[in-house]
Amino acid sequence: MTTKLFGERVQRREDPRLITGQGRYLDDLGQDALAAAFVRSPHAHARIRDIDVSAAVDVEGLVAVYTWEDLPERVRDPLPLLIPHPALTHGRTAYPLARDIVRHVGEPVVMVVARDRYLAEDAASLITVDYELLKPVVGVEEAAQGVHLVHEDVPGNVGAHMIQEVPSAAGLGAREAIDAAPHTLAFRLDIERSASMPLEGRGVYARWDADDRSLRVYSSTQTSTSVRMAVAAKLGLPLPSVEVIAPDVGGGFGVKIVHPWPEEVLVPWAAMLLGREVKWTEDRREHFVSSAHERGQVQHVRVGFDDEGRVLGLDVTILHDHGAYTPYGIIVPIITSTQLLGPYRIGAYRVEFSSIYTNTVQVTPYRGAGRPQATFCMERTMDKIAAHLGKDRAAVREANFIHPDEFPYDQGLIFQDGRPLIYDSGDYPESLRVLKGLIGWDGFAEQKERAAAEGRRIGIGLGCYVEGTGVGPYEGGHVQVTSDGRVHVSTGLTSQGQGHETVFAQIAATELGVPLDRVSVVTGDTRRFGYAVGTFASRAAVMSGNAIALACRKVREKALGIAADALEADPRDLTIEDGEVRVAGNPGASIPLATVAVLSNPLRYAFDEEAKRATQFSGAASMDRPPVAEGEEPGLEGRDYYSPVRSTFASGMHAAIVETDPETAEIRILRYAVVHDCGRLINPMIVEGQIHGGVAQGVGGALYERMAYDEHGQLLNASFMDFLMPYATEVPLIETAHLETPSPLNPLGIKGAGEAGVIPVSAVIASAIEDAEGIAVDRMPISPSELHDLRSRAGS
Ligand code: MCN
Repeated sequence: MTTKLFGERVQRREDPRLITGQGRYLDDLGQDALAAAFVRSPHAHARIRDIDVSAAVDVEGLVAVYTWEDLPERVRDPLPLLIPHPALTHGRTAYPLARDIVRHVGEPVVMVVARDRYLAEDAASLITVDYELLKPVVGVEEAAQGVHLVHEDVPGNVGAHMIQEVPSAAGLGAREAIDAAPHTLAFRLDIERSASMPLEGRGVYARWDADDRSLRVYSSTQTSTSVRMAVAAKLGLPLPSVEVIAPDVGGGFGVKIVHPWPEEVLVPWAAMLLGREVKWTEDRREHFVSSAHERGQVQHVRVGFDDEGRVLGLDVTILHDHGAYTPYGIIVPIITSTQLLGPYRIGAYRVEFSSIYTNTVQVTPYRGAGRPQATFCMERTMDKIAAHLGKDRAAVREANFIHPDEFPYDQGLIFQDGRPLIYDSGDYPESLRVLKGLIGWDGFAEQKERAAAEGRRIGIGLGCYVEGTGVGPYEGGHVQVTSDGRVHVSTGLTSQGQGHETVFAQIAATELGVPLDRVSVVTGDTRRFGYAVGTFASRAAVMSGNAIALACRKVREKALGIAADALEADPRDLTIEDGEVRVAGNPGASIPLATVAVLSNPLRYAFDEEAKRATQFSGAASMDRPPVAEGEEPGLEGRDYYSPVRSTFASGMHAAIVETDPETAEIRILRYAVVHDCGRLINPMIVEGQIHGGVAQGVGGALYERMAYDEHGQLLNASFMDFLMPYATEVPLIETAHLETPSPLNPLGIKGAGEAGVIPVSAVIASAIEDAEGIAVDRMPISPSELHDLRSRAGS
């Protein structure tokens, strides 16, 4: 049996539970709890004149109805602005229940609590709200004109405005560099709004223990420790009196990082007030209109380049549609503007963005978080340069690549965590070489000709990106070996399907030399680990992975010390394999880790049969150990934290071959290839799963998914009947190759992988359609009817 499990294709140990219906999701809990439902605004912009709840109070089974007026201090305050930024001069967050003005369809106005959800919904439907309609502002360009305002006190609807500029080595500003360049191009690129669509929506369930004055909250969240802090602060409870548990979470994809959501404050508050268990689970329409969206951006680009296609100057102006509120700050446009340069060495760069309020659902990060827009921008630029010069698209990218000997590479920008944006490692030329081989880039022209002879249109496209992953400030791990030889690992961040139970067990098993089935992993439970940041920004592997490894190393050192005493050996001669501490070169001398655990806390002898048995072995020379040696703590356990100096940069390149139907303009993806580099792989199979899932979401973003708002701010496709997502039939087989350039920044040499798959897909599909059709594709998503319109305009 091997215990070197780091890097192995270990099957996900959580899957049997999850795919056989044994998962425990939020709505599986609290079957007898009271149910909450919400009256939400049907209007995009309106002033509340009056709320009449009288008809609802007669509903049998109704327990309570709350409007903003009913909420106590702190609970009624606007929700926190989680990531302030100096450029966000006009940050705005919503009240948990609307106070006087609603700013998007779906904003919560009244909370109803009843015996069950049916009754709660019935009662909610009887509540009438008298609204004075205000002019809704929909569409980022219209909003940017500032004629009508989303927030009366935000002139021009501009929440934030920011410019970053990096001059050329010769000191030229980007605009000067462009003007001086041999070739220039200018164009506009649009990406429409989309959103995280986890199968399980949001949800919260709270129990108040009046005797203990303590609150237990279950939330389908990506950040249980932060929800805990937020709930404790809002309800005026000491932190130790609140525990928050994320049970199995059926996907998050970004939307569940917000903390607290209004419901996460209101449901615990109602539970405390009523002294009853209260639960709310989001329905799909609520998810569409009351959670968060992302992606929507208009980007204007000017670029100057030389005869080889090397970019001498790049000037990008971004209009970011931020919806009605900014609970998560301006992280999305900051990421777009700082990670736009991708794997390239760019002469001079200027980026300017304006974050604009509209009367639509607020924006918070969705998997990829601003990078799909950034990559669309940079990669369309590369394709346009190639087309202008009549050069191979891959060759133009090669001409601009940062080379392996240039790392660490400083792009001169300030990253979203306020630190300089410095790439730590990578091998972009090699990635491209592998990708070209995988997709058959060089032989494609002939393939295309043969297809054309058969009346078929096919095209090939590619896209490259980098992704800052493993952002700080910290994450921790706790590891305990018990007297049965089992290893219990816990970390505070949560899991939504990423396979953490498997990978963290792989790390612990490798570090401690125990079989995998002896390791159990708990995430997202503040009872087990209270200090954490959360799962987002592809950070769990880097952050908790390294923290767990460091905690394991502490435990290992302690175990070796105890075993060395027992075996009368030098700790340096000891190894741990298959759960046994062995003396190198002396096969007879060993001691089970279980026994070491007992020796670390000998008081257990009295109570624990397992511990007694464990010590009745012959390997130890001496069992006489003081219960706790001087300077030691009892128990074979350790805790450690990992805090990075800065983010580590994963990278990747994708290519696709598409076919477009000359008659129907249907777009089919024939092949899809990925080369991905996330440093040392903990589990290649899980990383592939992450990439495949990401590509599937990217295909949605490229071809299907968009939030269709009308001019009144009504979302016309707020259901799975109308919001198109790719089925398995639309997601191609994904051919994947890994490159491993270890990160020098963390002990395990790893980089993140969770968002990578989605980032370049729109750029890649656009590139391939453009190649098939010979017409520019400058907006995403693109439907067959839009392709048809493009053809008509181009006369092809
Ligand atoms: N991994 C690995 N080796 C590496 C890097 C990662 O084996 N060198 C593994 C990790 O151990 C982990 C997985 O790959 O099991 C993803 O790791 P990481 O990149 O650290 O990402 P996180 O675990 O922090 O997950 C967050 C990321 C994000 S930001 C979104 S959004 C997203 C995603 O993960 N949401 C998901 N993948 C998702 N997958 C599912 N099923 N559901 C979601 O909601």
